[in-house]
Amino acid sequence: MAKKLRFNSATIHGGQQPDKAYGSVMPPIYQTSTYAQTTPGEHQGYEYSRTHNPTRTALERSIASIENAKHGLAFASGMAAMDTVLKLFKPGDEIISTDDLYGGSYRLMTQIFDKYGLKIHFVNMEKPDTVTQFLNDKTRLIWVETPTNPMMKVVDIQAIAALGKAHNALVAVDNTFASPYLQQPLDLGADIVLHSATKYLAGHSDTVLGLLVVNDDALQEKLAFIQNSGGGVPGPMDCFLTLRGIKTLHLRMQRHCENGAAVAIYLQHHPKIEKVYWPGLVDHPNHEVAKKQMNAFGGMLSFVPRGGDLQTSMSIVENLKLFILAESLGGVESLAGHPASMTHASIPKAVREKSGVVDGLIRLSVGIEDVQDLIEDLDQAIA
Ligand code: P1T
Repeated sequence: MAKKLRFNSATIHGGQQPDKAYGSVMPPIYQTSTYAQTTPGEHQGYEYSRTHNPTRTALERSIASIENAKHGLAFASGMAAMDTVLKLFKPGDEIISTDDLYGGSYRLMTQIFDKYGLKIHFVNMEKPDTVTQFLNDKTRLIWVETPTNPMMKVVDIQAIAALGKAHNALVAVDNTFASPYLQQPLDLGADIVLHSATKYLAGHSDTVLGLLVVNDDALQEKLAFIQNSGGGVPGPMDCFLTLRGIKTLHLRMQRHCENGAAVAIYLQHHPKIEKVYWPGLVDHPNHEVAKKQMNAFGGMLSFVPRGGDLQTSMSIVENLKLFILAESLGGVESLAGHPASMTHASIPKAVREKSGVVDGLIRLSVGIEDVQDLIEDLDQAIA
């Protein structure tokens, strides 16, 4: 058996080998839709690029390697990956989801799959026992986002996985905010891990792509069948870019975490800032769980200026010069967002405010620039 690589080597080599044709060290971008057959049904493992593509295979092997998974599957976006997971179920099935989550995930569940008869309960999972009252014989999936977008709540994956096992429900973890550098949910008992690879994995804000990983062979087959039937697959160029991004994931994440910590502490001590949400702060309500299941605390944080009014927050995000006001996260450059009007606008105001997404909330994706420049930028914008 091949030696198992440590994480910082697996990002570069995991599941990879030089290409067979010319020994190219990076996998070629196999820009082809189809593959020659010698006689019908006889080919070299590839028939049609909706089903498989060698560049995609290289990426799927890479993500499986760094998530300690048996199988990886790549999709056109994070939402296409989630869409595929939700198509495992049938009308009448029930899902329990974290109450705070990416607005697009909420929209897919409530405005698309609701129509097809899936019943979804949104639950604050900070205390895992809260989930118990929603479990019944129709529960098929527990959907966990941790840390959550944008409130940075941390959910105990091991505790939720145990509940899922006990009730025969699958447990899926959206690992986008943490990335596999910080946590590997399959090792904690989850069945499915999802990534918007658009974020930390690709890491350069130049690609939209989604990934799933699983260990179970039968589950992988079902997901691959839905993937091939529906066709929400990425092109080879985007697979190549994501694969290239993954090779520096550990270096980038190290800096994202250091800069995230410095910005969180700066904001926490700022007299004009009321509240900072970052799991590394000792007064974060789920700090102990974060310490248990994450290797560090990441570069995503949210905060509310004193008073918490919309005008103050708008003026801060408009006055930032280095932080770019934009949706998305996880790229090398720092971004600021206003969840209520941007990434979470598809969640009704009353619903989002219940989970903490007030009009004054600002979300930061802290990049890997010199942190002093980032702090000076925040300083002038807050002033
Ligand atoms: O954008 P896409 O690759 O389809 O991924 C969707 C998605 C899934 N899960 C989480 C936790 C996410 O944050 C996202 C996308 N989020 C943003 C675009 C954002 O700015 O929050």
